[in-house]
Amino acid sequence: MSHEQEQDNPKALVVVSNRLPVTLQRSDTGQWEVHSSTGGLVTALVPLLGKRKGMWIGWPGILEETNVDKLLKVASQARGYILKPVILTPEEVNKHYFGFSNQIIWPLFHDLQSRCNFDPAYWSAYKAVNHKFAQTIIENTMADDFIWIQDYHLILVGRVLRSMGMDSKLGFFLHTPFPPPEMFIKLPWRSQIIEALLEYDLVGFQTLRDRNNFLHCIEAMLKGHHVDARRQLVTITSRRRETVVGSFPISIDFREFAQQAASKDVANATRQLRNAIPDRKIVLGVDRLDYSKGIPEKLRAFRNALKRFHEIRRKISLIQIVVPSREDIPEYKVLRAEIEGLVSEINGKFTTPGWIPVHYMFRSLPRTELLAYYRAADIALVTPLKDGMNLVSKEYCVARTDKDGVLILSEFAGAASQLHRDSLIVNPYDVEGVADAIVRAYHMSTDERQWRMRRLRKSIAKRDVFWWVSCFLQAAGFNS
Ligand code: GDG
Repeated sequence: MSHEQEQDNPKALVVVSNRLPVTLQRSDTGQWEVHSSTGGLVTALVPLLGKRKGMWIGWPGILEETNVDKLLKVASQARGYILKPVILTPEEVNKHYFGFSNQIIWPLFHDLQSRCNFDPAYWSAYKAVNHKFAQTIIENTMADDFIWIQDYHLILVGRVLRSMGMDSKLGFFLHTPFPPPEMFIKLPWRSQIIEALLEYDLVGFQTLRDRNNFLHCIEAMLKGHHVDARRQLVTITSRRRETVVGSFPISIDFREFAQQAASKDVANATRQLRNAIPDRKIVLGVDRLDYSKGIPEKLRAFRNALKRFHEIRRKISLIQIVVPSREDIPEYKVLRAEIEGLVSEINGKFTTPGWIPVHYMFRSLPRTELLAYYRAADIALVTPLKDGMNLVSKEYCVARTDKDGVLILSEFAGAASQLHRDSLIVNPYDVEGVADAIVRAYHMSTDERQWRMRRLRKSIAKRDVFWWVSCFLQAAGFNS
């Protein structure tokens, strides 16, 4: 095995994810530029990677021919850790990312089996791409390194590495939910996926719900293993190894987020927003374009609230931000059309001079603007049909440094296991129940809003993304 690390630092952290934490873009002059991605995971891992001369392995996100290696070598020097690309062909991206990952695992793991396209060609591409990732890992790491694989695109990587003779410590974290057995067994490649997960030394899920679903799948599908579930971390002993399984709820960088939300720029932008929609309560939705996020269901609930509760008409507006995502998949185009149809139907029915019930945006906003929307919103309406965690719910609370605002949260978001006590918990399929919650939030007293928000923020502050990283690494026996 070759390695670019110092020989006297035996234990480095190697993070592996489908996408590298950078984007490569051409500037106006045609030169390639490397921009860092933002987000909690990157913020939490980058200092550790820098400290231990670590490495991040992933697809750089471009299909154009260019000297990616050279570009990333320069970017690595500036960042203090190594960015190692895995180059993929357009067909691999198509069948691995858009195919197996997002038309099979994604819908199945969100309990939406009818949206799965179990095309065997997708499985072949999934295996091939996981193999490519494993090859890059084996060529660039040393035996003592801790290799932390992220998410559902790369489940098989551990298994391929073991088949290549790798004995390093391997960890895996699943950002999506893990489905119950009656859902999981529909996967034609269920045994390969379950067995691959047991090749890791540590498997992390977002919540106990997901961890338990995984354990139930093991019970239902595998023989000849032993489960020791006496502690928070469960140990599964199978023929080949011991795998520790736990739940590690992911979060955001509380301090950085709160600081930015309290900045002057955000305060100005918030004021402008409030002035544009005066004397009205703002309900906010921020979701990636995805059927798991329950956007049409949310719009129907809002329509139901306007229909049944005349007192909130002209007094409330929903601002729905939809961030473009996976538009190469036909179902996402259909979903967008459904959302836009509902928005225009609601506005067509209820709009009066001076009042638009639904303000709809289909684009990604700069961070400052997003924070201003969080701050301006009286109510956040977060109603996924199922979600691994849902960071928007946490970001809304953290951005409310004035300790006001109401969070309405789906019981099927992983975040509900932590935030259920002080948010208004709803079943996203229950249109009337969500409408009732909107009206309850609308009438909630300042006192109640404030004590709820204080407690929500306290709970998020206690378990931020740094806590998440250190819990996972501690469970893996990696001393960060
Ligand atoms: C997956 C799992 C799990 C959104 N709009 C804008 C924008 N965003 C940012 C938010 C937030 C992120 O996107 C969305 O995170 P979520 O957690 O809500 O959802 P997924 O993208 O589905 O993430 C999920 C997560 O992984 C982490 O494990 O919680 O369950 O599905 O951070 O702020 N950011 C900017 N402009 C926008 O318009 N700048």
